[in-house]
Amino acid sequence: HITKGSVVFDNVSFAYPESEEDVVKDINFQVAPGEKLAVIGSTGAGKTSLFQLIPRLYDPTKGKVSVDGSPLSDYSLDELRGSIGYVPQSPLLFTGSVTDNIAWGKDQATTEEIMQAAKDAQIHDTIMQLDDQYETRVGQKGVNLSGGQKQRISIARALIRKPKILMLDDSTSALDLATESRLLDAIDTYQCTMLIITQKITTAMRADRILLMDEGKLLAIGTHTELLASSALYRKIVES
Ligand code: DUT
Ligand code: MG
Repeated sequence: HITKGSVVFDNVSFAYPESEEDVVKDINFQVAPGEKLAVIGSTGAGKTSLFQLIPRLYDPTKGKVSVDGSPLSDYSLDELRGSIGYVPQSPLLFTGSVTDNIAWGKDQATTEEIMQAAKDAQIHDTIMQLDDQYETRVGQKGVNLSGGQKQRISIARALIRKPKILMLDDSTSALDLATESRLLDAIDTYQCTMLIITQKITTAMRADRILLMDEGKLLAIGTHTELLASSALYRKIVES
């Protein structure tokens, strides 16, 4: 079972099934239990592709990803999807109530748990303003929600499972700084390992370390101060 939340990439490369070209190239890094790692890099750098290898949405074409010291293939997909809260870049809501969408996959969730997850994800107040509040229908046949609102419902869906590893793919891009800060403060109380893709240096700086990707490669990994000293590309991003 996944109890600690460490992640190791060991010489990992990946190409999409329909393509020849590696979009993740020979990547090595380790994330300690409870560590927060930000992943940055320009569009198309391979950040999402890298993320998808952890909950096994795809498998590497070369190398190995391990969690808690065991290769991912040692875990059932249920175990992986239960312990890893993966919030995709464009999250989907299905047709159903807000409650159904947050509690999805956790049948025994209580109202208190659903509301706590929504509060931590900074979406509770928005939900309370909808006509039927938590019973409002969303998804294809429901009310329209903004991209940022969908992202936060999707974050609540991840938080309610109390994941050992939380993965946010640019999930806070639509939030103002104050709301994002409250969200990240709330996530801190979950004491999980967090991997967060972000375009914002201020968000990246909240993490323990930052991984900089470029054209599928890991260019640099370290603290903000270390990357300022070691990476010209990082300095360029910070200055821009
Ligand atoms: N790619 C595919 N097939 C897919 C998804 C992506 O071939 O289904 C390619 C596009 C790109 C590379 O993989 O050349 C990396 O894409 P990815 O989505 O991983 O990049 P990103 O760093 O997440 O970019 P963005 O910041 O725009 O989300
Ligand atoms: Mg992406």
